[in-house]
Amino acid sequence: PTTPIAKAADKLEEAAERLLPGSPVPPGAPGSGTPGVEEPTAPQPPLPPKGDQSAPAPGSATGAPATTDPRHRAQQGRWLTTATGVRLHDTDHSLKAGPRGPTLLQDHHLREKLMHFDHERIPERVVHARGAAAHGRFTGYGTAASVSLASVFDEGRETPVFVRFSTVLGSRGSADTVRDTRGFATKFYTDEGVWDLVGNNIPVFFIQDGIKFPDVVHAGKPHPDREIPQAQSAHDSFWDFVSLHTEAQHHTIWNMSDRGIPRSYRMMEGFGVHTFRCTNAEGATSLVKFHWKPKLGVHSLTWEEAQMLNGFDPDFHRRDLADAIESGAFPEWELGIQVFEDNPEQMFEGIDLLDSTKLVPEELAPVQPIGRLVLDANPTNYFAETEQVAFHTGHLVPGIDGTDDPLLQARNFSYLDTQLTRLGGPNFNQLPINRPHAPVNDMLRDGMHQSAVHSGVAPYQPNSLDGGCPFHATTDPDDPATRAFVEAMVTVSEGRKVRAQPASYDDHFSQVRLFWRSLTPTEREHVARAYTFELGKCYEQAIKERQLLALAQIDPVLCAEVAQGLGLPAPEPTAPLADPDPSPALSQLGDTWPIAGRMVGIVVDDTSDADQVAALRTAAFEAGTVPLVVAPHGGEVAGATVQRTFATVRSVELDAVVLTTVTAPAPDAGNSLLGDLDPRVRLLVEEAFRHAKPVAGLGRGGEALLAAGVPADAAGVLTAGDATALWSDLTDLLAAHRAWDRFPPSLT
Ligand code: HDD
Repeated sequence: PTTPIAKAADKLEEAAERLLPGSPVPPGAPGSGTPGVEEPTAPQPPLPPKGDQSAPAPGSATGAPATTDPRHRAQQGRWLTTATGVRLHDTDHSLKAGPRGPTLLQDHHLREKLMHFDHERIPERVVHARGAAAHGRFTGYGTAASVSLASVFDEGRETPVFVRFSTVLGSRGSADTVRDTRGFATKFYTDEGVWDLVGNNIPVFFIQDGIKFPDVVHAGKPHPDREIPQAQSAHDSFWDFVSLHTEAQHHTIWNMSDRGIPRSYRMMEGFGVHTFRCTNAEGATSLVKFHWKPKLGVHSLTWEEAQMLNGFDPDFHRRDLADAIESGAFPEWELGIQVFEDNPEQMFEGIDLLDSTKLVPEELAPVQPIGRLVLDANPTNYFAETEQVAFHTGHLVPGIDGTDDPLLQARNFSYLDTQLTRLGGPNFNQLPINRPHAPVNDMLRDGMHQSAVHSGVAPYQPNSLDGGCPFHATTDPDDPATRAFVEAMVTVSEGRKVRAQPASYDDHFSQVRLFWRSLTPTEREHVARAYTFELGKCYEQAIKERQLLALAQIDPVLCAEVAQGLGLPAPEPTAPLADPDPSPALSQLGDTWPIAGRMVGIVVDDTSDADQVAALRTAAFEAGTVPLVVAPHGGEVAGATVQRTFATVRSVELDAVVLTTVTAPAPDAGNSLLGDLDPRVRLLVEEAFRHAKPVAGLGRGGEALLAAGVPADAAGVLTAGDATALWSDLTDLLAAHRAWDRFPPSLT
């Protein structure tokens, strides 16, 4: 073939052959369906049924487990068809009365195509609309056996999972790196049914009672008149709410801390937030809080980076997660539990375990590891999986149960209810991503989008027509569903129906102060700056003053710092301040962590030493990091393939920058780089330096660093003549995430 279209047709043919080996139609043969070649006339064998269309598996009304193989849901077959399987000859031209005539109503393909397109969007989630997800597996350690009989915790047992991370406030198309809470929702497809752990990266919540959830969300979402600002809390209604509802101050200080701007979904903790009740094989119960601990440590962006990324790469977190998984740097977390006695008060060391605005310091109740989560596969289709996945706090398995936390109780209603609007009916559990991998034998019937073909005539229990099936699991003592059944404890509050809360919910500040006191000075400085920024964006003086009053109740230094930034007087606290012991586990600085998946920018030009560049790249690859070669232009430079040019790179996508470059010295500049450094390289280095990232000069790159204005003796600045030596020091810096010593904090 010589024409471009014929060449393209050949390529398509080859691709089709790879996808469907053994096709009866040889590539290029008449009837092969190649566009622009021949009319498809050769007979075709029928397509195999899609996984979702095959007959229900025995014992499984919905057909689950139909398949978890994404190929079964992929586009299949070489022929384009209508939705009803009729082969199509042309999808590019509507049927018209003559080439320039009106379109005919009888063109079913046109109408079907447009009808389907017109309804492609579904309502986005009312919160957590922006998300990214991945498949993986959870492996139990067996260490939870004394607490829970759930099989998912069994030693060595692997359970498939789907995890969706999200921001809370923004719309589906909003940016990833906004200051916000992050959702961390995990669906465990256990052999005993689905367990959803629907948590956040912050261990406490804004409100104590779910009845206030619509209120806090209304306050955080864009203002109803102009619908701005998008995906931000830096506006009047948010601060109006949290300053009036001081129970929200604890969650808010976490948002204002570096936790509100994570470096990556892979570098966040996750928390189940509520206290859950677990039952072991002997029927004994305990109260439990769930924690996810990331293998890579907890790390954040700087606020300036986060803001820049919102413009330069609004998909930063989504891309980071998918790239890491695709490159084999599989994100990992350990699941841990804090365990408390199931006492009638549901209290621990004076902390009300049913109050979701309180945490239990790890120093008082250690987090005990019970299993490992690895995310090792990206979704095949965003809509089918990430968008249609439906989590629910009520999806629990035998051995894990809820408590009377009023926030959790409201969630148990809300997550079921919201799917009716979002997913269009009550059968959303039949969507492939939501299907349990355990057999389903429910008596739920019919309804919108019913895709199961239920057999039998008696979907009621007991019955004498369908052989009595299904039966209750109440008699067999070996059945976990029987063993996990705990007599419901009914607490009737003083014998009256009340709209009230216990006195233990009244303390809104001592744990906020605990958090503040547990941070390092660097982290505190970031918190103070975040409050100053956010309140500085508010218009109403009264709101700023009211929030300053709340800050006075947290800490006088914090309050004074923010007040100064706002140009307002710092108020005095209205009650004596609490004096909690700091909890070092709440700080995210001061340790070192694995550096897998870190992005290292290696800036080269034609005068770079190709051997040194090669040695640096090799060392970086071997350490599991991602070396990105940055050069003045694309193609090959200094013996390496260029991944970013000076025009496409920006510091915010890198964790460290190494200059190997010697931008050719201008003839009249002596041998100096000073007047000659490309302004884009200068910007790259300046930004990386300002964001406390490691910056390094290899060979004459050291001079280039100086030319960019980087003080050679500043913390986290390296120069070396040899790539291996440089890499060894650089890994130490990367392991600490940032060189915060570069900027001594002003707050203590
Ligand atoms: Fe919620 C979504 C986490 C309180 C009502 N929530 C949602 C998601 C996460 C959380 C991670 C996204 C799930 C996904 O990826 O599909 N929510 C939390 C946490 C809370 C919390 C950790 C407190 C401890 N939520 C909460 C309350 C209510 C809701 C108190 C209502 C009473 N949440 C919803 C919702 C959403 C939701 C409106 C939106 C989409 C969805 O459920 O499926 O029903």
